[in-house]
Amino acid sequence: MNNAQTSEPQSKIRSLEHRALSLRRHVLRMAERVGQGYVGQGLGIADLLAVLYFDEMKYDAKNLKWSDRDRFVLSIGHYSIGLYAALAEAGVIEIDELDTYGADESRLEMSGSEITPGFEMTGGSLGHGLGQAVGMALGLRLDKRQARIFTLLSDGELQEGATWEAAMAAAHYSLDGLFAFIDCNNQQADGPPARVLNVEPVHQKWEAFGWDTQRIDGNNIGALVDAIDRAKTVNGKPHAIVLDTLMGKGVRAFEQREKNHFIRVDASEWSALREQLESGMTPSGDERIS
Ligand SMILES: Cc1ncc(C[n+]2csc(CCOP(=O)(O)OP(=O)(O)O)c2C)c(N)n1
Repeated sequence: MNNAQTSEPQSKIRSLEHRALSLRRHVLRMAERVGQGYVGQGLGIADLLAVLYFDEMKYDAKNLKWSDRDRFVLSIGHYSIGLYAALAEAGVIEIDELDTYGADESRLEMSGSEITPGFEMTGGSLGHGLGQAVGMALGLRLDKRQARIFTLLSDGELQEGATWEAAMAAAHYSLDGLFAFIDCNNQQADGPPARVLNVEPVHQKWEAFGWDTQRIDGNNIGALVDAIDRAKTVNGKPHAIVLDTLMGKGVRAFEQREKNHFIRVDASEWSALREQLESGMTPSGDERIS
């Protein structure tokens, strides 16, 4: 499906695409300052974060402890560069603070933690996010609150046993206010999951664990909005939205690299990378974003 086929108004899709581009600009800016980072993840997940933070989630950037806020639970601490970009764009942190990414004493560590405003958990040790998200969803239910939990896992995290224990619990307790996005970028630190420890078929696994499951192009804003809208119509089950994404999305040199888990770039190369981002196409390939 391309963005032209979504039932959503094109103006809304357009505006979210612009947000995603802004997030990608922030990601490059952060990594350029320090010369390295988890750039591929930040670029790959920008579309989801744009949709969540600028269309779907209820939150108050000035009152982060508001009890009825929807929670975004980032299980994969190393993807923080993407979340920092979204939090800056949303007004939770100052845009200038992004320049401290990865620096000593910074609140924006390469693997993010609760010291950063807007972070619900510390996620550097993989495999714990879904369990925490399930606990939060159960707590909200006990408190009779309508707030929802959106959590992001990676394909590498599907190799962690605790993920499946939490998945089983979420279905058992019919947590329909829980939305898990699984970023299938087909890479992990040591190569593609199929070579390290195969995680496929991902869709069927979540379905078998009792989740309402969809699998979509995670770099397509229209598909993301439609999938979330569809998930919201399903009661009594937690929702898994499996995202096929491209690491480094928007910057051709990264998109074409075989290994993007951690990227180091020479100071002289950044301007060409920025240029690639600025000359990029929309996911539907039909119009330039400017
Ligand atoms: C429990 C745990 N085991 C191992 C690691 C080391 N580690 C950090 S990132 C990573 C790869 C995880 O896979 P994925 O998130 O899919 O990788 P990416 O898409 O970011 O390349 C690993 C093994 C860790 N942080 N925590």
